[in-house]
Amino acid sequence: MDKTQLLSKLWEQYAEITPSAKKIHDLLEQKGEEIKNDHIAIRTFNDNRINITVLERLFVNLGYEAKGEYHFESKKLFAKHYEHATDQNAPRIFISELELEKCSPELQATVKNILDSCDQKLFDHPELVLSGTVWNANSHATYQFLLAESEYAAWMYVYGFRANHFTINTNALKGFATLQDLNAFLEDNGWKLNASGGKIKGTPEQLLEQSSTLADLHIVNFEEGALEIPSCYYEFALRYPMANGELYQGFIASSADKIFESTDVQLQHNK
Ligand code: OOG
Ligand code: NI
Repeated sequence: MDKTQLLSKLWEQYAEITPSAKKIHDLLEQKGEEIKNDHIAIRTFNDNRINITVLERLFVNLGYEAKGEYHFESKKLFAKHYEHATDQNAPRIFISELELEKCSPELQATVKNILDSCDQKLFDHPELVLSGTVWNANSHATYQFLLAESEYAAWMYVYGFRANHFTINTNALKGFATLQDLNAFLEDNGWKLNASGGKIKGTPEQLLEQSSTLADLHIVNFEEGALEIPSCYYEFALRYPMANGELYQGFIASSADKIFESTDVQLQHNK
């Protein structure tokens, strides 16, 4: 599988459970925009069978290089971002992992049981990142248990390996000079944005401004019954030039900390 095929598979899987992303994408295209992706984000647990080191392999084999590293103390997350060595148009990849050793022994045991229950060969699949939940994610009780401690862990249990979000490269849009303009257009068209930490995260001085929709609600069939669970969101990023004139390429941990909350059940209830 080459890079283009991988990215389009990730998009297809994402659009399937995130109809709003497809609608926003189409709405901008109808306006005459050509959509480019700033980055794609992926989540995992730091268990050494499926951690960042395992998930990054596919991307490194396709020409990506590890760049920035980010720590999220209160969410117990660690993340790395990757840039393509030669293709300037390739989206960045942002992979985060839950630091299990910092979580409660009960959460650690639950995640270990989930992973132990899987056919271990599946973890070695080169395209693990496309495989969704290789475990049986059908217990609402497990979802609720994880949710009480970590929204990230609960999301990961239900949705697994896939793109958590795509991000529109706002610099490449012709009709929007600022992220404020794009946000206003989205809100005028009825879309709700993640307001945690303000609708725009980051400042021109930080060289990166970001906004995002709230995750769609997707029906999940648990053994206890069908329930709506936040799936994925769409993000918008505007980058500013550094002193050398080149656009800033990294991420901002304090902004990312709030972007993670776009899948939060709590925010959904305020929609
Ligand atoms: C990642 C959140 C952080 C960004 O652009 O700062 C992020 C996630 O929700 O998995 O995407
Ligand atoms: Ni992002």
